[in-house]
Amino acid sequence: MPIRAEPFNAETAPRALEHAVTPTEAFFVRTNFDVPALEVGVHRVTVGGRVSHPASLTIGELRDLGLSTMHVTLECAGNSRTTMSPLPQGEPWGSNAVSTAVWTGVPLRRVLERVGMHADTIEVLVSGADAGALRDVPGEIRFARSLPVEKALHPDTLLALEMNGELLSPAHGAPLRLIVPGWYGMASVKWVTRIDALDGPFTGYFQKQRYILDRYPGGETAPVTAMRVKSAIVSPRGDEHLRTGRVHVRGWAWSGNAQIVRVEVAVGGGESWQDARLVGPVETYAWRAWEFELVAPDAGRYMLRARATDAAGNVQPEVAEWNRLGYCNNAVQQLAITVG
Ligand SMILES: Nc1nc2c(c(=O)[nH]1)N[C@H]1C(S)=C(S)[C@@H](COP(=O)(O)O)O[C@H]1N2
Ligand SMILES: [Mo]
Repeated sequence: MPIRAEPFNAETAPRALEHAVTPTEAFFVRTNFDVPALEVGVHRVTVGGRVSHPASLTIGELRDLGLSTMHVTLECAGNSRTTMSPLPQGEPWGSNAVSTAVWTGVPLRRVLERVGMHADTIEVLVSGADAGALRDVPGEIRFARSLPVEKALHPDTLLALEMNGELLSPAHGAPLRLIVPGWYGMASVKWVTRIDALDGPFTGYFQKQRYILDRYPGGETAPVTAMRVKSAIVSPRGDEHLRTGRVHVRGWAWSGNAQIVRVEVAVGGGESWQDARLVGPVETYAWRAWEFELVAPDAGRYMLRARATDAAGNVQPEVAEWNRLGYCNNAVQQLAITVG
């Protein structure tokens, strides 16, 4: 479901969202510039900055540091932007810029240990090979993002080489990308070419001008980090032909802050919330499956809403906090289905 041809941006098709692990070709794509062509056989990642032993590592040398595999859900920070009102600026994402894959890679921590990162490091900057011009911004801008040192050293922050059991595809960051589990997608830098330990804050465009929560002119801003608790109804789809009787409703719920502990469904407007059943395996960083039996005896339109709660007590709001760039919209979503 492309939403822009160049640079290529696409959501996951509604049908593909029904899979617990999104097929690679259906996984949403967010690119700010053209996709760089990098060769897995010759690619090197340069590691420098506040380190004792700067290095230039091949993909093979990274592999030798030891691999981990994890199910991780990525959601673009701009997902559901078009359901915010008034409409903020930015890519016109509906609500399907979210997907889950099985990622295999080297913990970034191993790389930082190998080069002897200095104790005065406060951030780790990860730079992509992609750069280009942006409207209203002078010069060439590279996609680069820093992580607080604690997050960079977290054992689950990966430099991924594989997605769903295969080498990364060009669109998803071949041959090397960061995966920052639990954070919105912008942190997971694709096409990694450089890693630098910094003793001061990084102030690049994609750190300080984008992926910030900016609520009112001249007000304070906050960086976009962990994914807010959210849920989606993936079956039935709004365009399906459904019979009266019982309708099996399924969906996902996720949060970057804590495990999902509850999903409720409301049939119709108002406060008629009923508990859905949490089902299937628990993967720390992936969406959790839930299901609900809708009793629909009468032909006509039914409105469904799902609302998730995480173990930290965060609950999806009915209306998300508006912000200028339209990020982190985790409001309850509603789906109209027609029965009979
Ligand atoms: N180098 C680079 N990395 C990037 C981006 C980019 O434009 N360039 N986009 C980011 C954003 S905003 C998101 S949501 C995720 C999307 O990852 P995907 O395209 O594999 O779904 O990649 C992130 N990493
Ligand atoms: Mo994104």
